[in-house]
Amino acid sequence: DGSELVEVDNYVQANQAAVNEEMFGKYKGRNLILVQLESLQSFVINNEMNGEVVTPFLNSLTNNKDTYYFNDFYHQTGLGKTSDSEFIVENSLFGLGRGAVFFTHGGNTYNTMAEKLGENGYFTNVMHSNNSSFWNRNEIYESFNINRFYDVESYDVTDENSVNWGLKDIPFMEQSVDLMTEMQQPFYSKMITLTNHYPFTLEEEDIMIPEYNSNSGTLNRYFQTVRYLDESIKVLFDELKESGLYDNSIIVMYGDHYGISENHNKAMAMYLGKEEITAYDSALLQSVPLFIHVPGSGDGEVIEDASGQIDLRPTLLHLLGIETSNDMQLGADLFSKEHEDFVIFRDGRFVTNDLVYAGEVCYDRESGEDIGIEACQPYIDRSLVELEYSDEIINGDLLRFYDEETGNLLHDALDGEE
Ligand code: GP9
Ligand code: MN
Repeated sequence: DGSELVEVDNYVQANQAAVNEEMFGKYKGRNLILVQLESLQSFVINNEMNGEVVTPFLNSLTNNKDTYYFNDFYHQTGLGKTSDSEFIVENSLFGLGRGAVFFTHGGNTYNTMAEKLGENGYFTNVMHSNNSSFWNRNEIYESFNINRFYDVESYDVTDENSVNWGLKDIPFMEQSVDLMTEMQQPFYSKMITLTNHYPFTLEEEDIMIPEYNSNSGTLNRYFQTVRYLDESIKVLFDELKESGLYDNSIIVMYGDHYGISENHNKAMAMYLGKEEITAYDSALLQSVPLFIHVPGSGDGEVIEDASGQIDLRPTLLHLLGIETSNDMQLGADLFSKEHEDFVIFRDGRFVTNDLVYAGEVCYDRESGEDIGIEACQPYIDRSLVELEYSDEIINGDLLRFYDEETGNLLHDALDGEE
């Protein structure tokens, strides 16, 4: 009957991070362009591979005056991969521990970032050149109240401009900006890239750097497709500038999930110059880059606090001047002074500025030494609570019982209360 919601609501209200007044509404009315960077992990940023720069354009954004670059940001996805990443960002909730919430709970009631933006006059859409039913997107996007899905049918896809999973990222960027120029403003577009996806193959003409030389063909080719993805972001920026959309937009880019699994630990160890990849290393390798690029802002910086995908919804809505204080969300505004450096992974691991918990071992983050479970215990307890609450909301479809306008629980949810 939804009575679990009472407890969850109390927790969410008690754990809210106050908005940063200086940032709240600072970019009200701008278009929001989100770019989900397929399989992009942080270890390639500002790094080289056999003397080759892997991400020259993104590297330039890490010290750009208009960019907030988060260098200790993590994906929090599970088996739902790309779809989990979309789910977390839209809802500020976790995906599920088993299966993909996009498939199992596509018909639930949600209160997404897209829905809130729509209520505030935005035209909301997703741009991704794949079949609309992949990951059950067509169903769940309706539940998410997304106005339009520009799927494969909206793109001109030919043998020449596609590879691997479909349309290459560079023509995808070009065609997407063309579509944006026709949109009502302000708009919220979520672009989902595709070329940097396993098995990381490219056409000869798109190869910009050589392969790596480890025992893993996957890792070896990964650097090449990452390099291509980086180039496509440069094209996106150029096209946005040319179209005149750039100055009135915020461009947010983040990696959706890891690209290199633990099956390639030996090759990763070779690349990183380590003896082996431990549980501690594997946890930290789940870092994906986050860039919040605000043309003309001039106050860009590198933010080193640990944070995760779950924090994006409140952060972005607040920048655009939209309140979230009544929302059932588990993340916190990255610009809030009360944002806590505590990132929970879907499988129960976590990272803070000082600790790493992985493989049931509590590590001192700086030394990588096992420091005994006590230091981690309070965080372990909290991570179990948060994951449980998120699961309860999804499994019970509890947002049916919640009025996000007022923050009130609806009758059914209160029936269980004495
Ligand atoms: C498919 C694309 C890839 O449309 O988003 O999904 P993934 O395999 O990375 O979850
Ligand atoms: Mn993906």
